[in-house]
Amino acid sequence: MTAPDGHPAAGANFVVVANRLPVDKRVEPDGTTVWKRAPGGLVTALTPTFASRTGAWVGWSGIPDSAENPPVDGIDIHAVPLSHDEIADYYEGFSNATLWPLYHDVLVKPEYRHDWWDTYVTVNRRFAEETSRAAAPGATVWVHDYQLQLVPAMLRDLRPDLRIGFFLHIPFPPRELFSQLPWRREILEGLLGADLIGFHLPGGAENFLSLARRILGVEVSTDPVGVRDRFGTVAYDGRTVQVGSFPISIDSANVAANAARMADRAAEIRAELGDPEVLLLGVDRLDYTKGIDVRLAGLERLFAAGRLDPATTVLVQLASPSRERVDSYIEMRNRIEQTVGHINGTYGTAARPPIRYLLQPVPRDELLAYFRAADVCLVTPMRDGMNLVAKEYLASRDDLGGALVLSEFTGAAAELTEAYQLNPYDDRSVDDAIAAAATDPVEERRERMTALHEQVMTNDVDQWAHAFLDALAADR
Ligand code: GDG
Repeated sequence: MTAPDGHPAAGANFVVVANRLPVDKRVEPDGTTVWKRAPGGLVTALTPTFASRTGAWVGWSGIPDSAENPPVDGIDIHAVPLSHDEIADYYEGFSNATLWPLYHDVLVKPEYRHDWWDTYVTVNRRFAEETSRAAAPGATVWVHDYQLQLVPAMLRDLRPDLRIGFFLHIPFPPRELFSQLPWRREILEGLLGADLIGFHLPGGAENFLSLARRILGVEVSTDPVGVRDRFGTVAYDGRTVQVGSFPISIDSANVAANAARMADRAAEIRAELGDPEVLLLGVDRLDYTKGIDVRLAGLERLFAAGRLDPATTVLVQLASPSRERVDSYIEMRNRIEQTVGHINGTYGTAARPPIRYLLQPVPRDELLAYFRAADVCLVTPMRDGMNLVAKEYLASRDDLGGALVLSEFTGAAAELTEAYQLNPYDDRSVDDAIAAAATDPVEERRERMTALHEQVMTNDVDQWAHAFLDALAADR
């Protein structure tokens, strides 16, 4: 049997396509290198799906110029090689200095460079070609995220027999912003190669439908189409493309069980920090969208106004380095480190700086211990597609302790309505939310945590993956 384009019948009947492969190459203490499975949510979410079908994963290994296919149990790995120049132009350039800031409310000015775009097209085509080789006839292909928005249409050209889904992990911007993009038509057309386009929130789906109508002049409908009533459709190229929202989540039961095991370490962490009355925690990739500066400024105002006591309050900020060669990230890191130094210099003592800042990724179990130790988790992005840190914190609190401060500008805010929500653009709102989360009566905080913990435990990543794949399989 051969596929319509003559491809052999071999290949996987479920293919994930993402910028990165689900493994990282690590150097062991003895100098040998090993491939370790990346701890990310996507791998965990899709493991059951891979178990029941022959699965393949198409992605970049993270290493320049490498076509090595690392071994992964149960998944056929297809590495897509990227040269140094392609990493600079496709990944650091077009993905992270054009699309990322444009899709996050232009918090920094996006750079529009035709040479970066050309490389984005070249690399997307390489991903599409590798996917075409990996997929069996009639296979289901799930393409992920902003780095690969041209893959659906390129893949459909190569393999019209495939069922293609696309999910965007970051916000999709409104017309006023998206229209800045010199390649706005090409991106929309690229996405419309899919059978189903998913966003975290209905707002992203609405933005996409409205842009498809206005920029491409295609017919869109927001009527229910039988799968779920929050779906819209686009009539495009003789096909019907479904568009919908699927809020991602985490492996809640696993997080809860592992965090419960870390209760002793959590107590140890509090002791190491001098048993503060209020332990605040921030956990982020070091990214300007995450609003680390917002929480630092809030903390300083609360110290200055005497609403929190710097002698008995500690903020632990865990910041994992990210995109370290992109200019805006270098500038932001300098600003944050200066502010931390300023606050510690002004409000600390030699023995007790109120902020403990770590510029390094911490091991997963240690992270869960911090979640378990913290009185308040501060999640204050200026814009965030979902924010999994908020959900992981809540899942880890089956003791029903702690409190979540959450920016309204995260996708998670739509579901986590009992959190201490704030508007990161409004100083008073920031200060009041942090102060309330730190000082409200324990019954009030426990009531909120009970509802929030329950929310996250009952809506996990398995449901997210099923909802998307069921919708993709529907109406075949
Ligand atoms: C994108 C979207 C959307 C962080 N520091 C450490 C560490 N982490 C882990 C967290 C969490 C993950 O990294 C970060 O996920 P987020 O969702 O918070 O943020 P992005 O990386 O920006 O993810 C986002 C997501 O995609 C999924 O669709 O929610 O909106 O921007 O899992 O725990 N993990 C360890 N050490 C650290 O120091 N072990």
